[in-house]
Amino acid sequence: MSVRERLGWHPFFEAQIAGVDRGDLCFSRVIEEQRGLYRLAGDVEAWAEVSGRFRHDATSAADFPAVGDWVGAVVSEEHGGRRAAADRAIIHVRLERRSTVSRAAAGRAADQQVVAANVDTIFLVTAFARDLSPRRLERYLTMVWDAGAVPVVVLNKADLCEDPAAAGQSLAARLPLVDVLIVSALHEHGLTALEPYLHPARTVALLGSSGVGKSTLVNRLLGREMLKVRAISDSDGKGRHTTTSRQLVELPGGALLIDTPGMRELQPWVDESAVDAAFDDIAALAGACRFADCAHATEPGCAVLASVAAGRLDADRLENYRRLGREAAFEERKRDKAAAANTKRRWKQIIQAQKALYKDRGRW
Ligand SMILES: Nc1nc2c(ncn2[C@@H]2O[C@H](COP(=O)(O)OP(=O)(O)OP(=O)(O)O)[C@@H](O)[C@H]2O)c(=O)[nH]1
Ligand SMILES: [Mg+2]
Ligand SMILES: [Zn+2]
Repeated sequence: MSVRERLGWHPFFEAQIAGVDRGDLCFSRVIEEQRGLYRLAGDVEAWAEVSGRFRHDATSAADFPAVGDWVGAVVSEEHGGRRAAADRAIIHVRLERRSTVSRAAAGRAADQQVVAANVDTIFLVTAFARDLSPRRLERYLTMVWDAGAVPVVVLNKADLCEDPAAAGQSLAARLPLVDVLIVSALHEHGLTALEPYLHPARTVALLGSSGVGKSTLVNRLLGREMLKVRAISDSDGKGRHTTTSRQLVELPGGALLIDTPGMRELQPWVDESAVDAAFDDIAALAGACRFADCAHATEPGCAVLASVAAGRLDADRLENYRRLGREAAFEERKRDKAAAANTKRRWKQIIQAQKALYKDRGRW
């Protein structure tokens, strides 16, 4: 296997090279990001930044590379084109993504933030004790399906629960479309259940709240303490993230894992069709409602409400479906508004630039 293949290269990317109109690029994967600097592995192993042209052509934050992306780069001239770990490189192109995990950026909800790219599987990590919230998991699940990746729910800290199997079963019943695995990273319990999802050159990203044990889990799978984890004495470290950057690591067996900083709150970045996909069962029932535009609230002949009444559908789940649908519609409207504001701002900039230009001309 070539280095690129080991890092998850795929015919999908190979096909894109033909369309890149420069022959001097080396293709590498972004394995870490730190404030606009990207660590590359593959044909080039170096820290890199994007070219001025790349920056200029980017129209949104999502256009910039993210961990997991494949990029075309050249090692900077000053270093004589050597291939060494200490070299700097310049990224000229980013290849199209096979999958994109994104969320609304913190603080600027209308901006899409790419959490990880080219991910095959996502471990949604949650923990027994205070983090366990089926409602939140359903929101994460919607995001994962929307991203084009396969979700697996990993319930960590089983050692803190009296009867983890029972708790796991009731959660699994709430989430009929996904696998729910019960582990204890700390006590290395149940980790073999993760193996079927770990394949050489396939990428798994770990997502979940801060403190649920994502980095601990990665360290266990790696077999060494590579990533920093929160001190046990700081068990409630509220709102503090131990992991601060996203990072891709290769397991001894060849699987690629992306550790991410915990998400304090998740704003869905989804459209309404993605919501429907996450609630297949409700969408299927809705087909039998008397009215095609049934909102499943008070309508006569509603098949969804009938299922709730008959005890075949969880009322909570229906409520979740409604809530997410509303939220997705709200996010979409907000994005439209932001787009309109952007256009206004752009025009303002253009007019100001023109004024400045005219003023300069007058002076000359
Ligand atoms: N009891 C128990 N504690 C665990 C387990 N796994 C991890 N922990 C502890 O939980 C704390 C948080 O673990 P981290 O791995 O840093 O959590 P994280 O999800 O990476 O957190 P962020 O990087 O902030 O997103 C640490 O003190 C771990 O020792 C477990 O299975 N059982
Ligand atoms: Mg961490
Ligand atoms: Zn209905």
